[in-house]
Parts: sequence; structure tokens; C-alpha cells
Amino acid sequence: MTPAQRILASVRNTPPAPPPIAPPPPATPPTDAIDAAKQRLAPGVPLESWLRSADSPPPAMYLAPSTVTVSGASFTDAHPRVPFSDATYDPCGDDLPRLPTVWVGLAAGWPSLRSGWNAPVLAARCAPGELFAVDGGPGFARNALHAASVPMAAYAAYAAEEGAARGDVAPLYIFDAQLSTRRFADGAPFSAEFSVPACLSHDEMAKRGGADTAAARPLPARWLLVGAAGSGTPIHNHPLTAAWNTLLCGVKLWVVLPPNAPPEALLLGDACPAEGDEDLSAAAWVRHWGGALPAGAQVIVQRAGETVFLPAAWWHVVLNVASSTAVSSSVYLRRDWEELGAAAVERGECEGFARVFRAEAARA
Ligand SMILES: O=C(O)CCC(=O)C(=O)O
Repeated sequence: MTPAQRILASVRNTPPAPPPIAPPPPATPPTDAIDAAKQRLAPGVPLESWLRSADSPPPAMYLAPSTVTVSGASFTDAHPRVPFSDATYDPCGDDLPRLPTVWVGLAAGWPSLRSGWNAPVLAARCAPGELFAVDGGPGFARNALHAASVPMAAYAAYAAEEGAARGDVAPLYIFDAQLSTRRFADGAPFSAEFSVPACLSHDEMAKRGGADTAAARPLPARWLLVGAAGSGTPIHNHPLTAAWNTLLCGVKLWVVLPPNAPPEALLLGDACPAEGDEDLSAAAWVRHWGGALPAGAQVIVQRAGETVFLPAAWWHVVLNVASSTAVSSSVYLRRDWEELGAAAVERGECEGFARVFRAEAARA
């Protein structure tokens, strides 16, 4: 402001204009695929913001048979392991478990389990230019889900320092929806190395959705998940789809809560402790509760070869305690369509499903 402008401002009794705002410092230029992915997920946020601070120390994780310790708190899994037998379940999945269940044996014989499909194994088999979608990161990065991708080799190097991932407070996590169509560099399909049991193959949406089937599904049905130690999936539920998740290598800590868990147990929305974001990372959620989980919470410590089956609408938060690879799937079961569908539509949830549900009701 010039002296003349200052005098004019005082005569008019208007406050002097504030000093010009200094332009923001230029964002750290990305140096590699991981940094570039972080900048796509959280544009303008300095890369230093991804680092742990003094009050969020490294998770210090170690393993015992059915217990994991995260940041000093122990989590013990009391779930019996249930041998999986496809033939015992109805082909429409109506008699699948009504409670969270850990199956063993579903993946017996999968080549992906034999070779472990860990990040270095996948990196060695994928063409260098093959890109995989990454999610994860702290809350500030979660408004841009599926906005970035990295080569598997870059991710393998990032995840290699067990528990470190360059010191990121919530590491990036490969969450890739192209699993069903991907091929290795030699042309072999990924899908030849795992299989889907008959009782988990029925998809009521495919049967009822007609031309709207693909658009009506909020999320793809199958994902490849490759996560560095400390990465994870924040708490969420799938109101209408059952999920099954087979671990090929590593260890996952699941905390699952029933569909009617209260908001203060979930730490969503207003109940979320202020961390500058609306979505606590899995690590931050687990750290918040420590060993004193809210009433009704169940712990699962999932090992390679085990499959977690989660009925529709159960809440879950999942932390990769060691670098992990999993195949994760979701299905619309016939029973859930009938039992949960109308209430979900009434609550205004599941827009695509509601469209199909209402179209069907109008035809009836
Ligand atoms: O393994 C994980 O990170 C959990 C995946 C998950 O929650 C999901 O696919 O719905």
C-alpha cells in the first residue's frame, strides 16, 4: 500500500488492506513414483507431512502365534479356525456363516499362496510399466482414492524396510481393482493363480441388475491388496455385500464390530478424534483404542492361507502388521438382498443398489 493509499483508507475509515499473502512454497518436486503418487493423492501437501511425528512413533510390531502387539498393546485372536468345505454350503450362499469366520484350506492349492505373491515376487513377474493403484496414507490423502498408481517394483522397494515405509505415519497401500484382468509379463493371467469357490460365486446383483449391474455396484468385486507393514484399511462396512479376504503372505490384524455398533465405538464423523481428517488411518484407529477395544469388538489375527469371511454390514478396520498380500472379494448374497435391502434403501444408502431394487419393485 502506498502512503497515498494509506491516507485515503484512513479518511474513508476503512481498514488498510492486509499485506499481500505470500505465495505458498513450491511443493517438493516428486523424485520417484512413490512421491508422485503421494502428490496426486494429496496435491500441494509437502511430502514431509507424510512422516511420523514424535507423538506417533513407529508401531513397533512383533508377532506371537495368535497375538500381535501394536504400539505396546496386545491383540489376541480367539476365533476357532474352521476347515473350509465348498460342498457344505448352498450354491447361493444362503447358509454361509452369519458371524465373522476364519476359514482354513480355501486357498489350498492356489499357486498364488505357494509363491506367496509378496511384493518382490510380483515385481519380478510384472512388466516394469505395469501400474497398480495405490490408496492408503493419512486422512488428508483419502479424498483422492484411486487417483494414483505405481509400478510394483517401486512399491516393493518402499515396503521393503519392514515397519518403516520411509517413516510414513500411514503408508501407501496397493488396492488394485484390476485383479481379474491383469496379466504377468509372460502373459499368464493373475486369475489363473487363485480360484473362487462355488458357494462364493453367486452374485445376486448379476442376476437382478440386468444392464445396470456394473454401474449399480459401488465397488468392483475383486481386489489385489499389497500392503507394507503399518498400512491398512480404515474402519468401514459394506452394507449389502459379504466379503471374503484370503491372505497369501504376511499378517493382518482385523478388528470387527457388529452392524449395530454405536458411532462412538467406530470413531466415525463427529465421534472421530481430531486428527485433521475425517478418516482415521487403520494404525491411528488401533492406536486410539490400544488393547481396550470397545464392547462387542472382535479381534482376528489373520495368517497366510487363512480366509476371513465377513457377513454384510459388519464394520471392520484392518492393519497390515507385516507386509501382506491378499485377494479380497465381495458378493451380493441372495439372503442379504431380501433381509437387508429394503432397510438400506429406506436409509438412503447404496444408490446403485436402490435403483435396481426400486426398478424390480416397480416391475412386480
Ligand atoms: O485387507 C484389508 O486391508 C481389508 C480390505 C477390506 O476391508 C475390504 O476389501 O473391504
